[in-house]
Amino acid sequence: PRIVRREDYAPPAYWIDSVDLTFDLDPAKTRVLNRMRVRRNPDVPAQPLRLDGEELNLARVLVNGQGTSFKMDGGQLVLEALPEGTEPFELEIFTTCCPEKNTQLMGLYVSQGTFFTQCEAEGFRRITYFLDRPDVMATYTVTLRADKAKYPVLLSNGNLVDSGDLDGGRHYARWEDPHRKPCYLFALVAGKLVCRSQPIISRSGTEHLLQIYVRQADLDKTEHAMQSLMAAIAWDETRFGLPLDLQRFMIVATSDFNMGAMENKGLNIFNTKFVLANPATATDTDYANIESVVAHEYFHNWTGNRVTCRDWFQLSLKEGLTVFRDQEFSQDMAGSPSARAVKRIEDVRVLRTAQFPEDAGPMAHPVRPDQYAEINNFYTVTVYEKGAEVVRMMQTLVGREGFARGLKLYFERHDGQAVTCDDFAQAMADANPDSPLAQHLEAFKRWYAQAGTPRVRAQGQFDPERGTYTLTLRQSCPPTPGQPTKAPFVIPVAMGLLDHQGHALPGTERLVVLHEPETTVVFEGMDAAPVPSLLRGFSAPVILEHDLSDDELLVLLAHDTDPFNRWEAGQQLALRRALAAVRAAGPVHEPLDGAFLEAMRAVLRHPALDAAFKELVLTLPAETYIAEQLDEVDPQRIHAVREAMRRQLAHALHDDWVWAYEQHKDNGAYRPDAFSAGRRALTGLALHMLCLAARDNGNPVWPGKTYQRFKDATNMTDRYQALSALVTAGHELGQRALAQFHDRFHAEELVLDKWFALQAGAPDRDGDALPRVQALLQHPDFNLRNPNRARSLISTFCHANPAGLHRADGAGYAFWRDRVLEIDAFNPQVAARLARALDRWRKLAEPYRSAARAAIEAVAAHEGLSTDVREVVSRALA
Ligand code: DPP
Ligand code: ZN
Repeated sequence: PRIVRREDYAPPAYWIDSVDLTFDLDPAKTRVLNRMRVRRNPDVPAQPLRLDGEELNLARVLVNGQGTSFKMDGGQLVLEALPEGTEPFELEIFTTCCPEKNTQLMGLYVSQGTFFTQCEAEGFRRITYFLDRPDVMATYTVTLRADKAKYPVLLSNGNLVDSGDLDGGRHYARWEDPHRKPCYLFALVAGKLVCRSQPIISRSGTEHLLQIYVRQADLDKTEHAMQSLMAAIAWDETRFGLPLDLQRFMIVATSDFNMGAMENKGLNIFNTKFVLANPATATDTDYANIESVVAHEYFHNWTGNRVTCRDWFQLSLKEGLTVFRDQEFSQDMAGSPSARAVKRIEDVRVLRTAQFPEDAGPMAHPVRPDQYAEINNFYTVTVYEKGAEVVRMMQTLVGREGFARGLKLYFERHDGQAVTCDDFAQAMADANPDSPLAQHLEAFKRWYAQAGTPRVRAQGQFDPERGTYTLTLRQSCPPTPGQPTKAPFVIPVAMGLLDHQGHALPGTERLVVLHEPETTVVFEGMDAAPVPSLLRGFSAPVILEHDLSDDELLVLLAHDTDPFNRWEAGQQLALRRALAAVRAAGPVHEPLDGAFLEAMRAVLRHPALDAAFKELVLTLPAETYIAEQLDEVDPQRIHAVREAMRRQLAHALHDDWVWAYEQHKDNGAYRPDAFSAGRRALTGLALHMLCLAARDNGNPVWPGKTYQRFKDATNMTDRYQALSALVTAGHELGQRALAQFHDRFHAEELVLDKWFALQAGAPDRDGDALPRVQALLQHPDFNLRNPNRARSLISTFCHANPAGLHRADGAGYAFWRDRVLEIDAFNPQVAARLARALDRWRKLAEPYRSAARAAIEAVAAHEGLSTDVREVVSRALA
């Protein structure tokens, strides 16, 4: 397949200034009339106009109203006989397409009788011939015509300027978007929808109309999304002075969506999963995700839409920055310092369990990639979450106010332009000329260019005679595909020192900025060896290696003023025990010792710590995270060790779990705020532990109580937690509860997704997970074509149930292979995501390794594989 390289970027040979689109919408044959004003780019040598197109039927091409010659070349429409000079000309193209046969969900498609579009990254070319690249920005006028009874609502970007009836039961609407935009931000929606409307007045006094469009049955699930949108608008004005620039801002929800949501100008299209919530159907996690995704897409209006990407290699320019902004927003919404820390820990957990493996595997790529075969494969945790960490480090280096100044300068310079990651970093540095960022800008930008997770090795030396503590920090970064050696990164290490009783040592807090392979910091006036607390708040996306003793980690866990490092100390203690037990020979015994269990008890019973924080500390590192620490991975052994640790925690802390449950179980009327969500999270963990303990001792009391809670719950979080506790523990009441859950919620798509996902992710016991998942594939409610449903069953199993997938008989890999091929035949984007479940196959021990390789090779050998899946599997085998 063709490889696209960043170094090959060239500006477009033509500009498209305006686009006038007319759609006659019909599921079987939609007609698209596209009239553009085009002109040559005077800065580029004269050349033919090459327009992108895919799965279109071309009927007519006119230049200035006259027929013209054209040819087709590799899907592109090539026009050679165009007017000389740089005067604009009219280009009119008439095509048809077939939305009901569009199973890729890219371009114009039909979902449950409603038309939707998805154009990012390269879907617009499936609607009409165009210069489908983000640096070509035009104004759009869009006329939609459709049957009025079937499609009463007709939406596109911008403002509604005209609407009315047509002959034959049809009607039309015309929309004008005054903002120039790249075509990936184009959208239309047509169907039977209802909306929640909310007029608002911004801080500056302008009026806006906010609307959320859903199916009639979902209208009672739109309040939280609307509240989130209003909060996001207010936040962006307050924190960054960025106002809403549209009279009307619309969100539309669809059940069939490849991604989470899409920031089309003024007309965001969302996966229902990230819009719809009420207490009866959505969990706290859903509520939090909705708040953050609604905000994320809204924030794109500035960081992405007003200033967009020059080319797709710059994707992190908008995504890293916008993830950073939504993370900051969620922290500000969470409120208390402890709730902010909880959010930070959750974000870091995603980074370490998903991005670190990506950065160490065959798909490793820089935050600003250098090449791709299929850009859809680069909507990754590296571009998004690591990209956000890079932006966060800039804020750490220039300070919060300095960051706001930098953002302001960025918009002053680049509003209305398509720019690069360099432009962003430059604006940050120029607005903060005395900062360490400006001082080390070129070196800092290696975060964009070099893949791989850097390691920082810390060694402390106490000199009792001089009273000094010398801290040496050495950085390195392992090779990644195409990058055998790395230059040093600029790494901000926030730190402080404690004494062995846990008191913070005054004057030792600082930000150490590494920019060389080795950095030494000396602390004077020390009476005794201190305990260093390094990388506070996870100030850089690196792996920190240190030689702190268990006792020192216990001091940090009990006393550090930095909540992130308190949590981290607990994770390190657990990880050490897990790794020792994984590496030991023979059967798995009890990996946890008394000191560790006592420390966990102290956290659980702590009078001052928040419930949400306790839940995070008492949750053991994930199996995939443990696997990442090992050179050779036996997924069954890791699973056995982690399960043994969980059972020990369940038994040793039994009375404490009972106490925690009783203390936190009543929360009154459901509210999704961080404080009450934290109480519910801890209650849920307690029930999981109590059901797990009951499994061993055969005592029916706690499974019975859990089942009762499942039945009596007044909100989905409590109900789902109880269900999950029974199912995860493998208790027979779990089966009964699953059946009742299905009966009650079978009409709620998103709840059914949870029902499938819970069973797909439930622990494997004697190889029962795969047959369970295979049986669910045949369930009448299963639908492979619906991305949410397919992911809830298949991706949950392949990505989140390692012991179920990695079977010695290789049947898990065969299942993976068959599903990847099956899905690839109609939706390559979803298939390619699933394909990545075996990225780390090279680390597997035998017999897993050979069996996994055989499955990947079988996929690679398949004829007619999509570019998407081909790129993933060929990188895996390279
Ligand atoms: N641009 C979308 C986002 O907000 C992804 N399609 O992440
Ligand atoms: Zn985004």
